[in-house]
Amino acid sequence: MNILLNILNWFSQNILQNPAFFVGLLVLIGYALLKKPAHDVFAGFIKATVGYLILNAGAAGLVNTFRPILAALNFKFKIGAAVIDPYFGLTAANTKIAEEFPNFVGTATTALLIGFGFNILLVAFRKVTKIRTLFITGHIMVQQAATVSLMVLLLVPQLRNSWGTLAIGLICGLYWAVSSNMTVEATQRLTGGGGFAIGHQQQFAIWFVDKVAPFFGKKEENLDNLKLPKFLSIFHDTVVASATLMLVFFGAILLVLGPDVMANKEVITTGTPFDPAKQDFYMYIIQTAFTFSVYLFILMQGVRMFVSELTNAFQGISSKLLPGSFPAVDVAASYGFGSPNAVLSGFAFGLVGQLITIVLLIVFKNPILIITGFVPVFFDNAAIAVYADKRGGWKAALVLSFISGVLQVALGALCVALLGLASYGGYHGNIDFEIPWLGFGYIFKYLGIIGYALVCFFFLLIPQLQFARAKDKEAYYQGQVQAED
Ligand code: ASC
Repeated sequence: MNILLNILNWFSQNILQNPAFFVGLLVLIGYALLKKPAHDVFAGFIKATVGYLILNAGAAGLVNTFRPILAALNFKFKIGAAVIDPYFGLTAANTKIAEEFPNFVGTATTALLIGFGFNILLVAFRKVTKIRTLFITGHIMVQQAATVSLMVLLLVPQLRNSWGTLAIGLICGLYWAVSSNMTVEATQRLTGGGGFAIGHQQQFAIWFVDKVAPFFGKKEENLDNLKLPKFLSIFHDTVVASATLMLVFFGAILLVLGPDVMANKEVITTGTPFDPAKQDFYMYIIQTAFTFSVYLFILMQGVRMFVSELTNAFQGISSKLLPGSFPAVDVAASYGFGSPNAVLSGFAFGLVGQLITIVLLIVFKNPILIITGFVPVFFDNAAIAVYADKRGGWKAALVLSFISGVLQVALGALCVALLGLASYGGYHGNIDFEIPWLGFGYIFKYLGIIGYALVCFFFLLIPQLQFARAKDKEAYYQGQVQAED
């Protein structure tokens, strides 16, 4: 008995609570189940584990670069700041969990596995659950499991026990299954029956946009004919886009903070303070802003490594276990089916919406400063524009991506406050993590475990309503678009 307990303890400490090895192990098991040759299993394990360790290195770099700025902002203006971006959000959520709930460090990774398994079950019983989609976008699941873990642990104290991990896994699985199932019709319409759904960070938004876009105009008046300024195309490159955004935002913030605060060793106790003897302040600003891109790049590189392995392992498992289901994949898969201009127009109008709202936060002296992150402002708003343009033309695309930008900042600030993330420098920021998740967060906060149960019930109800509205029930399972959709 003791030996067994020791083994379990060892496993929990060294694997479950150390996501790098846990993700490696998942890939190893997935590949073994798929009967891949031993050398491929080994290579997959290495790429997944090392990829995750690279992600950790990037995250640590972001924290180190950001902490001095947070400390200075707090010292000079008594405010906190958060970048609304899922990579900053992941780092912030994990850091906060490690500091405040040290017993739950491995929770997000275990929840990911439970959630994925639950999603498989929900699809397997699709005649009852009406769920047709399996969410297989690994890096997104890692980010979302972390944010949801923090939300549940922080806001539902009754779940800070051995049931907590299971509860978090189940609600993640429900969100993955139900939200991606909501995108089937819209995505089938966009892609002309492409056979996939979206498993990313804006499924509720896609469902909504697909419903309201026709009220804005005709789909024939789409963005194809719009002439965009040529310079916008440089933002297709992630490094250029993130470095530019960081330079604008952190440049402005560091200029306002000034060299004296940034060199004050009593304020800047972590990371490296500015050293006037060694560097010009303006060069320091540029270097600091670019350093964020460096660590983001490192982090994304690590993510890419473990995700391609994890996705292969998941996809293999699902195609064996669940033939005929829809894989729910990265939203970028939809971009090729929209107007060529839609992606950049969505980004541009979303950014304008975000900037205006940030200025308003400053004018009204909000205690939390929000900083635009690249991932939500680009990928969410691009997707919103692509789907909106397809159904309601350019007016729908521009208005809806602008509104999304406004909401990302305004509601993002509320999320940062609700989850106490201002001193951790980041929040998830993608539109689904404002609507509906901010609402769920408040329900958790005020109703505790009952709120948790209500949200789960709400999730289970959605596909039933979708199914009830479908006239042709067989066509529903095949993802065919029907008149009432
Ligand atoms: C995200 C995220 C990314 C991008 C990518 C888009 O939300 O975390 O790395 O979007 O998935 O293709």
